[in-house]
Amino acid sequence: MKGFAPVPFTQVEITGEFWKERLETVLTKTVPSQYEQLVKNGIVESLELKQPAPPLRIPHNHHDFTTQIFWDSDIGKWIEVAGNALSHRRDKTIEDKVDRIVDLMARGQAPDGYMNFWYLGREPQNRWTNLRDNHELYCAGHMLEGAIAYFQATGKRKCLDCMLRYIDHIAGVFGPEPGQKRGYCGHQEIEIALIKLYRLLGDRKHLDLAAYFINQRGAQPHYFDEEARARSEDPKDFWAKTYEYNQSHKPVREQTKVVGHAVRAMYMYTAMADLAVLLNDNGLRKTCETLWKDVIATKMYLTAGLGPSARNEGFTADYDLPNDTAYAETCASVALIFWAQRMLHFDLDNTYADVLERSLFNGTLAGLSRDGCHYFYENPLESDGHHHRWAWHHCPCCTMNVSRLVASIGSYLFSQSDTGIALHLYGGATLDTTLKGKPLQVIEESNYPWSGEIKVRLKTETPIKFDLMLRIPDWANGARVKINGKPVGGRKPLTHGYIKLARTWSNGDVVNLSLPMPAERTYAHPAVKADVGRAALKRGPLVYCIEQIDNPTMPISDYRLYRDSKLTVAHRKDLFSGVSTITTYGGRISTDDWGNVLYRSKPPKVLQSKITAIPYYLWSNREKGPMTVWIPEE
Ligand code: FUB
Ligand code: ZN
Repeated sequence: MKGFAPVPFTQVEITGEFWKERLETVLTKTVPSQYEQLVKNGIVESLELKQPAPPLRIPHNHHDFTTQIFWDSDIGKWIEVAGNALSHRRDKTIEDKVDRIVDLMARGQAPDGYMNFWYLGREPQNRWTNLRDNHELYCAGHMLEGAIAYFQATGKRKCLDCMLRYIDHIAGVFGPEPGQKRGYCGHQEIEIALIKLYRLLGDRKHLDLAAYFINQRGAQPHYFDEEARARSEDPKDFWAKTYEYNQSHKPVREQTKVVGHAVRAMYMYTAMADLAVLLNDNGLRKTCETLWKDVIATKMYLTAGLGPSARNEGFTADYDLPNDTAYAETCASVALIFWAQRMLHFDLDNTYADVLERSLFNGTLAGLSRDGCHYFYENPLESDGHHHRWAWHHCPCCTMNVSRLVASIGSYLFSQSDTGIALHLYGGATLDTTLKGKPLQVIEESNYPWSGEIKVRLKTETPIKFDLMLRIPDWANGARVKINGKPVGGRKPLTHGYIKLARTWSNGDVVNLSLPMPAERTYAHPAVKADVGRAALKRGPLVYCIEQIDNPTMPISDYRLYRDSKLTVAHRKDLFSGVSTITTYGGRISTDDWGNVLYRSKPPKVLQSKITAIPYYLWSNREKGPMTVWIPEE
């Protein structure tokens, strides 16, 4: 280790109420209920390779595609969630379930190592003939991530060994040598998994394969054209019409605009940022920085949702951010966190951590219900009441994406370098580590995100000289720091949004950080047509919304914010077992005196009304009803 890198989440004990509640829910409710769904929906059974193959559970869509083709990815993702959960505490019931899946995997694996259960069960003669659409490498990537997590949690090698055989097979099929295919997956993902494998085993061939897939993408002649012709199809008949859809429209280093399917894009940038660091590849880093600026400046919802359009599950034009039809897939927000975390470790820079946090507390957490068993796929910022959480989906990708993230939350809180510890997110957690060869505990206590008062205590047997880096979010104006009760002198300059406390730290030293967290209004760039004349409410990292249940007098669309009215924060213990609400006095349109006409010359009456907002991530956890983030303001 030299520069800062995330710490393994196994070194972090979550102690704060906020994350502890989410983590416990995932461990006790989400993991078992997801397994039940995998069984109920035939996904586990698909590993049995029954012959003849049972009828499809998920019919072909209008592109003649069934999402059943990538069920292996759901298996892999669930193993990853389970693995992450088991790293917190072993659980024989869960392990038995994973072991049974792994037995089925090992039994089904072809003698040459190939292991995609759709192809093995239904069209073994067609392996690797449609990388553009059919997710073979994507599935391998998720299975590999699952195998790594399970091995790390339990030390059991069987799943990892299966995957190593499969990856060797893949490395034989793809590459620059004569007789190898020059292909890469239509849905990026395997690159991230291969880099994780490289980090686990240190075998350079896995890093090289990840780099090959990234560097080959978009090269001419275009692999997906050639592959389509080999299937006797005209490449022009590609349903998405453009290779921007899967970011292979040009070589990745020439890409300057964020386009296409949002999850694919985010996974690709995550792998590119990883490779930029691991291979010291400045060109790739510059590309990542350019793409980052593009997405943040023109394409990200306030909630860090990405991809407004259902048509391509992705991006459209700059500033096109409609609220009620926002697709903003949970997976895309999760993947933005992955990317932001990699960018953050080029150099610590709160630009990245702020977005990471925004996504985490808003677009991502919204995807998982309070009970841990219901989900959102699309995350609109406005609903007429018809958008609800569901228990399962014909494409359950988001369910396990949000849960694998929550189950590994500790590694997003702290980073470590040879010379320091960085705190990015707050919320109550203890890091157990060794720095400069000496054991060190960093104990962070706070009621974040409800309060910005943060206390960091150090436990060490002997004094250690190191840098304690504390992130000061851009939203926190007037942050204050004290060391052992004494204010840190002057206006200590921030380095890219981090305050650096460099000294010899002794046992019991305490740092207090105060991040002011007033409730605030936010406005969108006027080019975002959907938000013109509207404001949203925010506090600290949380975006707020108004839901009908808290504002029952009128339809949600009839409430108005007043520009100067006071915003009051109250911590309500009675709501969701503790949540800070924002209330204010605004207006509500009244139609009492409107009469029986469609138009009239006098504007509608606006009556004063109390408005109560809750954090966006909590919406749709009570009775069904309308919601909006952006409220008309006058
Ligand atoms: O195609 C695999 C996953 O399913 C994608 O990442 C999601 O957008 C959904 O289409
Ligand atoms: Zn998804």
